[in-house]
Amino acid sequence: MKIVADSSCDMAILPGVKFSVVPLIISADEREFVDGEDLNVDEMLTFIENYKGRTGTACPSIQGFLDAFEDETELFVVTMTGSLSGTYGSACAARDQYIQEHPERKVYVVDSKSTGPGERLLIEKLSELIEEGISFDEICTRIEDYKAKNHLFFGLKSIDNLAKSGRVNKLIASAVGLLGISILGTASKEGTIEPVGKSRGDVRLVRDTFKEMKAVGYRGGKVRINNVLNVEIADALKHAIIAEYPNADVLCYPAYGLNSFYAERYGFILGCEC
Ligand code: X90
Repeated sequence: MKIVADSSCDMAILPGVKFSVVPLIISADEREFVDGEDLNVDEMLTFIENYKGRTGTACPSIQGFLDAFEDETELFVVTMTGSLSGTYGSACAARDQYIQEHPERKVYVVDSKSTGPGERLLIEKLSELIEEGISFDEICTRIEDYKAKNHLFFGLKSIDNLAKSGRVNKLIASAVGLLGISILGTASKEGTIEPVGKSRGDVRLVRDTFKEMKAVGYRGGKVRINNVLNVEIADALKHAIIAEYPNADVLCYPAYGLNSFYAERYGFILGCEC
């Protein structure tokens, strides 16, 4: 069994199981940034922030996924939300082609309805289920049950790139951009962006995020937090969680390029088990 994911999972290696990551691309007219652990996020953001022309992103190609499938017989593919990206569609097309060529093989594509830490929770859970020796079909059922209980939150200082790409409506976009105001949002069940509120200053943003987590049922489960060049806020979130749930498994790490492009400088994304 092998796990394949796209680079919005902010991961490159997964000990104990076979794992490959297929990159998304961040682009400006004359420059292309291939997402992954080797991408210098600070340099990319500085370039994008100063760039006057058009910028955007592109999902992996069907071939990108096929290459990652290698010659494995049982595959799990985790993608970012199919409601905001073509990544899920690409992965499904790759699955269909692969199965057509090798009818005895199995490929299950999980639409995370999420990104970053939400995908990471699914990937870690899949790897645990694989290591336990559970059957392919049983893992498919279990991962969907697990996905349904998780939640994703994010705190952003700017949503220019999301607004420019048409992924949040302009009304929401006009509400941010004020100094010191962050937008707190969550992923809807459909895997779209749902604003929760606005917070003034990082102390309040951390408090509000933790309050929202508890409101949806967080009681000390696993938490994964990425950050866009803002370790401080990720650590503050971790401390708030640990203060109330000392045994919680909480991990903070840097966002890769795709999430950094959309969450923008100083943003964070948090995935939690509920
Ligand atoms: O080009 C592509 O296919 C990629 C498009 C990605 C668009 C959205 C990425 C959002 C990343 C923003 C906060 C988290 C939102 C999660 C909602 C499910 C980061």
